[in-house]
Amino acid sequence: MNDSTSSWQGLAAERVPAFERIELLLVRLPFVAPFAISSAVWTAKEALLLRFEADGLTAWGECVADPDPYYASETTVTCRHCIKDFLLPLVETGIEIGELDRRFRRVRGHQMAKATIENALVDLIAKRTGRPLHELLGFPRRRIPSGISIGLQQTPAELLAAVDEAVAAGYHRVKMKVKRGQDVDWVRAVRERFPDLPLMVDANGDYTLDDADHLARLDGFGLTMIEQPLSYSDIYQHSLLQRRLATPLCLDESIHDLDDATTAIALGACRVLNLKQGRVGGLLESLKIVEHARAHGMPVWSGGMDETGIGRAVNIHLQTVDGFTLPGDTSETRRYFAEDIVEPPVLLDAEGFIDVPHGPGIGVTVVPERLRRYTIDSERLR
Ligand code: OSB
Ligand code: MG
Repeated sequence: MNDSTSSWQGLAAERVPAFERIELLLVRLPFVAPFAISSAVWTAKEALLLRFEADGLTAWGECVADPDPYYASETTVTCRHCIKDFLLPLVETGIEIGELDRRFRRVRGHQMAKATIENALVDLIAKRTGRPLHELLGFPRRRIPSGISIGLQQTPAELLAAVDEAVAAGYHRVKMKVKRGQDVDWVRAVRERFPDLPLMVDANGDYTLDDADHLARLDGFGLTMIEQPLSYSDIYQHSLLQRRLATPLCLDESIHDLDDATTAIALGACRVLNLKQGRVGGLLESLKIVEHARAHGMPVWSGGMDETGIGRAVNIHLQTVDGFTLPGDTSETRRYFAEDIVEPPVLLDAEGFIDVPHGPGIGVTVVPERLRRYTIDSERLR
């Protein structure tokens, strides 16, 4: 099963189960603090949730799209539209997940919408057979090293305080957001205080190739990588930038599927991949990307989209897959929310690792009373 040439074939051969009821919900969970990146500031997680019910089982898929198109072009509204009008009609009981994937390809792009349906189906398949999600992916449980993504702060002192807290909590690496005018000096401040900390930056596409000399100044700080320095729609210019920097580049926004990953690897546009399963169309596409990256010696880690406990659990299960060799952006629940809609919350152990949820499917349970409290819209589809 762990044979690198066939890691995704088991999942592709699973069959779409029958379901009786389908519902779309929109939840809004306030963040404990605003989360700022170079292109957006969010004060809450607003997420579209897809719920399937069958034989007394409930399965969930969380859409990683935001209400705005400031990180990706998809939004909660475009996802709702594609899920309802184009994707769900292609879901037929009894067909294989691999066949569903082929049908979904007729709908161009909209990977976040596709992942939402696939995630819910895979959760249901796993629950019907009493297996935890990582088993469906073909991998045994293991402890997942946790990293943290710290948003843009108002002052260097606030940034240092946030990094202090992260280091004390035991996170295995710290990512700090940067943008034009808030980069080299801020990195230097962190590096001076934490000389040995595995540290990286994420620019969310704020720079252009004209900034190459400026970005090269980051080479002096021993960063593990620079994530998405250039445009969300670029791969080629990253390959030119990578040749001018000693620090590995990592792509996030630019990678929507296996084809993008193949292009990035072939061009040498990065030396690391941030894989967000919800951004690339789901778990099957993720397994294909990890397998390809592994075959080319490229390390992969799981990014995050500030998910609720539903999407967070999926990201944790995915990190059991061979090829995820670096700590991801999956942090403790309390870093994001005072209260989540699921139990149990994600916690770090004393060594900064996360336990893969136990129990069938995603392995976490949605608390009905909390779900009601945080739901701002719901629609029954079937
Ligand atoms: O660029 O990786 C990103 C959150 C929302 C949108 C984009 C990004 C992020 C993060 C945080 O960096 C990841 C997380 O903690 O879930
Ligand atoms: Mg990123």
